[in-house]
Amino acid sequence: MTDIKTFEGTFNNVGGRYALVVARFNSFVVEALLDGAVDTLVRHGVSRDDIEIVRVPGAWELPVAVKKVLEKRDYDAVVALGAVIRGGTAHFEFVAGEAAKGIAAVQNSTGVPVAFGVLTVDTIEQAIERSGTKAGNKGAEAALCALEMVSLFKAL
Ligand code: INI
Repeated sequence: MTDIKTFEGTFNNVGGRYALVVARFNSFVVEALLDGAVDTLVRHGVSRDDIEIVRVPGAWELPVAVKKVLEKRDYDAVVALGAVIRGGTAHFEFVAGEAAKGIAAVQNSTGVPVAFGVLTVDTIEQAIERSGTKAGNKGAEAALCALEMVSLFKAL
């Protein structure tokens, strides 16, 4: 296998410019995802000056905001952050489904990586577990994916 030319991202000196598009809904969880994402980018050498935060009301608004952000400003990757909690609403499926579909559509139409850091969980306890306690921090994981994709796209 070692003789086959392979393209992949690394986490060394990736650099790049990043937008973090952040839903306010369930902010007690989402702020922890945001902290995890910023911490991950900065600890991988991204300058704080190359990170910008864009806030929107809820996960429903993430796709259109990511689209607008990429039309108006220049970024190598976006991290979309939010938390959709089933216990909190009857229209969970609509909000979670449209956020996921919409973000995928923007990523595919623009060609700019948009990491999906949106929790879709049944309970507040599960959200807390995934935002910096026993199941890690989904915001940090999404930021790592963004770094890897920026690095990969530079390598291609
Ligand atoms: N937005 C979320 O980000 N998470 C949720 O859990 C949620 N719930 O439960 O309803 C939610 N709703 C708001 C939605 O994203 C829009 O902001 C709202 O419908 C106005 O367009």
